[in-house]
Amino acid sequence: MDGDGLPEIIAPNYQSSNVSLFRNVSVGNTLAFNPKVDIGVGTNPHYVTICDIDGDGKPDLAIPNGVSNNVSILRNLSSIGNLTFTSALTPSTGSEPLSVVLGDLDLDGKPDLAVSNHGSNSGNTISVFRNTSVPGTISLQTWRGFFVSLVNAFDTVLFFINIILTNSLFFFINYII
Ligand SMILES: [Ca+2]
Ligand SMILES: [Ca+2]
Repeated sequence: MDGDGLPEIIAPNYQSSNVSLFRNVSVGNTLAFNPKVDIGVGTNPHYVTICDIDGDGKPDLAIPNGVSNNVSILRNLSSIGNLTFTSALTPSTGSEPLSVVLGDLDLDGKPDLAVSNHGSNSGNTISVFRNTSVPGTISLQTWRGFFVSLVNAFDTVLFFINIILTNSLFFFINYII
C-alpha cells in the first residue's frame, strides 16, 4: 500500500466499524508488522477490496458497510513508510452490501464497481457504479436500472442478462453494443 514492495494486511472490523492497517516491516526471512492503525468507515464493514480506482498508481480501498448501506471508498495517499488514506466517497447501495468487486465493465480502462446486497429490503440485488475518476480524484456514477443502462455519450447500451442456474448462483453477462 505504501509502495515499498512489501504487502500490508488490511482487516475490516465488523463490530467496531473501522478497518485495521498493519504495515509490513519484514526484513529478510523475519516477518514483522507495525502496530495497527485504525481508519473509521461505515457501520458493520463486511469486506475490503483493494484496487487503484483513480489510476494514480496507488491501490485504494472499497469497503461495503452492511448496516450503513453504502461503500466506503478510501483513497490511498501513502508514501513509503507512511500509510495514509482519505475518505473519498461513500456511494449508497442496496440493503446490506456484503461484498465488492471491481472490473472494467465498459472497457474504458477504468475499473467499475459491482456490490452484492444481501438484505431482504433490496430484494438481493447488486449495485453497479461506473468509474469516472481521474488521477487524484475518485468519482463514481450510479448505473441505474440493472438490466439495461445507458453507459456513455455514444449511446452505448449495456445489457446485463441474468441467467439463473441455481437458486443461489447468478451469472451476469455484459453486452456492450
Ligand atoms: Ca489510487
Ligand atoms: Ca470502466
